[in-house]
Formats: sequence, structure tokens, C-alpha cells
Amino acid sequence: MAAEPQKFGLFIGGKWVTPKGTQRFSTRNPATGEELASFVAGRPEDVTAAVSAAQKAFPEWRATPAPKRGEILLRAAAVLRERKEEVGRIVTREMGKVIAEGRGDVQEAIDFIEYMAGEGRRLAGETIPSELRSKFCLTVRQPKGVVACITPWNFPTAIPNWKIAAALICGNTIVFKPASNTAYCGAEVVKVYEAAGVPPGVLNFVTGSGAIVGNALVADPRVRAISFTGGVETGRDVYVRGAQQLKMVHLELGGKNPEIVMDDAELPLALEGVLFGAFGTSGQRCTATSRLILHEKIYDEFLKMLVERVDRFVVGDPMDPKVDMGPVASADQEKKILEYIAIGKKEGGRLVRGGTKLTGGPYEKGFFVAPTIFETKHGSRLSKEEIFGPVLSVIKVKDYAEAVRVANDVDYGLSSSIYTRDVNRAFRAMDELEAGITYINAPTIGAEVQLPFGGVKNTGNGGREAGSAAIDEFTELKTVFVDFSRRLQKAQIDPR
Ligand code: TXE
Repeated sequence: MAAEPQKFGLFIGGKWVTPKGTQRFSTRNPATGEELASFVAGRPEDVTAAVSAAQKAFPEWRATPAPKRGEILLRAAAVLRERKEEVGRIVTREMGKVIAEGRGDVQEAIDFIEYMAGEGRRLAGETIPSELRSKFCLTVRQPKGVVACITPWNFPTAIPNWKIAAALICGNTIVFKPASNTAYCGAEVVKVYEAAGVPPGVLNFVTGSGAIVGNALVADPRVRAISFTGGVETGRDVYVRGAQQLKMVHLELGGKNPEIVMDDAELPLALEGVLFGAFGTSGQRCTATSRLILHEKIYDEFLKMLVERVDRFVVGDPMDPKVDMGPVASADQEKKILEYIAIGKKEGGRLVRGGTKLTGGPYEKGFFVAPTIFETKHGSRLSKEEIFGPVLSVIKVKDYAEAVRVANDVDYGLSSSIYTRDVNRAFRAMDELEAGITYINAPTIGAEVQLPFGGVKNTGNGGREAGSAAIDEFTELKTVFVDFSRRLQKAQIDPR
């Protein structure tokens, strides 16, 4: 018998609360339709209460020495490590990625929290020489205040932690709003910090729709910064509205990431790369490989190798370790992906494999789309727009120059990859591919928490998450001048 769905409240001021008269919504397993947990559909007044709690907690959290904040983060990492299997299973049940990836999602969260805990003993500013005598100049990092973390469903524990752990170590207080279809994972993240002893009000959690909770967070003038990961249109809207109040808005949006395979590439290696890059997480990663750019000399051979492997792909219950690919995350996702497949057919792409919703037997109650391969012409919608599903566009090119031109000719620039054994070409690609991330002889996915993450063009607005860049995202730099000359010294004016 299925377990009774859990009921979660909002987490405000250190307490789980269910405000009177609120409606509820549930999350469901995209593989089976099973109801998993139910949540409060937050209202604007709930957001106001959460921001008030965060604002109240801010002075004390700001005054807590950063290494002490780091100790709390280390405890959070330990709690999550202890619960890794359990939470990894919740990720898989709620979001649909295969269990190895569910565990990986949680591991990434653990890694990042630990990494940020260490930052508590750095949070480094700089000392910079003055042009004047007896004057000392330095920068210090200060928290921004109350920040909003608005997160998507595709990495439902990793992405919230990328934001929360970084914001916390820098001394900010937070209102966290998860994507509605992975609110259970979001609640588990909050429980981890609660268990680790984060003081009341420092981390608050409000579930509910983007249109209501998200909008209210963006509109509240007390929220000084917004860290957002999600779709381009939503991100643009958040940016524009945040700009009205001159808020810092950090955006991580989409991608249309290419894997280039040159004629001198190690083909079996490139094949493993594209399979993992295109169909891992059912293609629902912002760094997913959605374009395979093949040199004409190896085109037929590589496509044949790819098709042979995809024909052996096992799609099914993501909890089964033998399964290669699970469902897509929701009915909306399935609808959008199938619409793109229809567009691909209409614009004359050759459907090589897949292209259908999987039905019957184990697929009956879930949202399963077959791994799909299209031969496309560069310039078609399928080859240029983000699909966010297991749909790969294959594009033929005649040489390296055309490969790079095609790779760069899209609105996005998150990740990119090239397989080649020519070291000169590899270095050229590192320089010439327009993307925030370039992999050489590795797939477009594979972020590590100690390195910056983000992209160019419509992928964002210039910021980076993770790595030391995360500290830039969540701190203000204060410049300090200490004059110990005991007289008024005038920069630029005093005799030189
Ligand atoms: O994203 P949304 P969705 C892309 C992908 C996907 C598409 C739509 O192409 O198919 O976006 O996915 C909150 N003010 N990516 O609908 O709507 C929302 O509740 C403030 C790429 O899930 O952008 C959720 O918490 N917040 C991406 C978050 O924004 C609002 C990962 C993201 O939701 C809001 C996910 C509003 N007005 C989707 N409206 C990636 N880069 O990895 C919604 N939200």
C-alpha cells in the first residue's frame, strides 16, 4: 500500500505553519502518478510574513562570525549525508530522474554545502595600495540582507543548495521558493537546515505558484537580491520587475548546448558523451546536449553507432538501477516536448529514432517520451530553441570553422563540448565557443561545485553561481580607507 502523502506547511520564523484558510496542492510521481505530498498554496501575505521573519533575523545572523555560520553548514552537510539515500529516493520519486542521478543530485548539494562551509574561514576581501602615504585601503564583504531564492524542478536539491548555502555563509537571510512540482524536495532541504540548527527566521520557505508567491517576493522592497533559475521568459519578467526597484537579480536560464565531434575524435568516447549529455535527466538539464554537430567524414558512422546504442536504451521506472532514462518531469513538460517533436517533423527534419510518447504497461500512468533523434538543418527551430527533453538534433558540418559557426549561432551560451585529438584545435575551441562552459573530450554536463557555473547571451545576465563566484553573488563589497597620517590628504589633488 502506498504511504499516506505527507502534509507540509510553510516554514516561517523557525516554525512549520499552516496559515488559516489556505488552499493546498500536491506533488506526484511523474512515473506512476502516485501522490507524494501536499503543500500550502502560499498567498502574498504569507510572503510578507516570511520576509518579515527574514528581516528580523538578519542583524543577528549578520553579526554571527562567518566561521560559526560555516559550522552550521557543516552540520547541514552531515545531516544530508546521513539522509542521502532517503532524499535521493525522494528526488527520483518526485522529479523522475534515474536513481543514480537522484543520489547525484543530493551529493552535489552535500559537496556544495561543505565547500561553502569552508568559505566561512575565507570570505576574502583585498588590500590595495593607496596613492597617498600613511593610508591603508581594503575591501570587506558584507551580506546583502534578505534574499529570495527561486528554484526550478530539474535539480530539486542541488540548485536550492547552490543558492541557500552560499547566501547563508555570506550572512544573508533567505526566503526560499521551490518549483511547485518538486516542493517535497524543497521541504526536505529546509528540514536539513532546521536539523543543523539554523536560527529561526534565517531560512524561510514559502510554497505556491510563481505568479503569486514568486511575484510577491520580487515585489517586496525588503528583498534586496533575487537568485533565480528557470525558464527564459520567467527570468526576463523577474529581471524587469526587479529592475524597477534596482534589485540585484541573478539569472540562470536556458541552453542549447552543442557537442561537436570532429573527424579525428575518439568516437566511442564521444558516443558515451552524447548519450549521457542528451538523455541524462531525460534531457531536462540546462546543460543538456541538445545539438550534436558532426563532421561530415564521420557523420554516417557516428550516427549508426548512436542509433545502435539508443535502440538498446531502457526507458522505465527510474527507481530501477537497470533503467537508463526515466519519465519527463510533468504533464506540461511532456506536452511541450511532444509539441517540439511535431514541429521537428513539420519543418522537415528526419526523425531517426523515437518521437513518440510511450504508452501501455509500465508507461501507462507516467509521462514517458522515447529518446528522440532528429537529423536537422541548422537554422530550424528544433536546432535552435531549447526543448528541455530527450530530443537530440544532429547537424552535419564540413569542417571545424563551420562547426564553431553553427555552435555559436543560437540565442543561448551555457555549455559546449568538442571531441578532438588535435590539441591546437581543442585550444582554439576553448577560446572560440561562445559559452560560459566548454568541455574538451567530455560531455556538456558535468559541473563541479568548486567551479563557476553560468553562461552568456540569453542564458543569463552575466553572473555566475557556484565556485568562488557564489560569494560575489551574495555579498556587497565595501571599500574602506584608513588614513593614519593625522592630516587631510586629498587623492588626485595633493602634489604628486
Ligand atoms: O519554469 P519557470 P518551468 C526551462 C525549460 C522548461 C521551461 C519552463 O525550458 O521547459 O523553462 O519550466 C518560479 N515570478 N527551464 O515552467 O516557470 C516557478 O514557480 C517569480 C530551464 O518550470 O521559469 C519556479 O519556482 N517566480 C531551467 C521557477 O520560477 C516565478 C530549469 C522556475 O519556473 C514566476 C527549469 C514569477 N512570475 C526550466 N513564475 C534551467 N535553466 O535549468 C514562475 N516562477
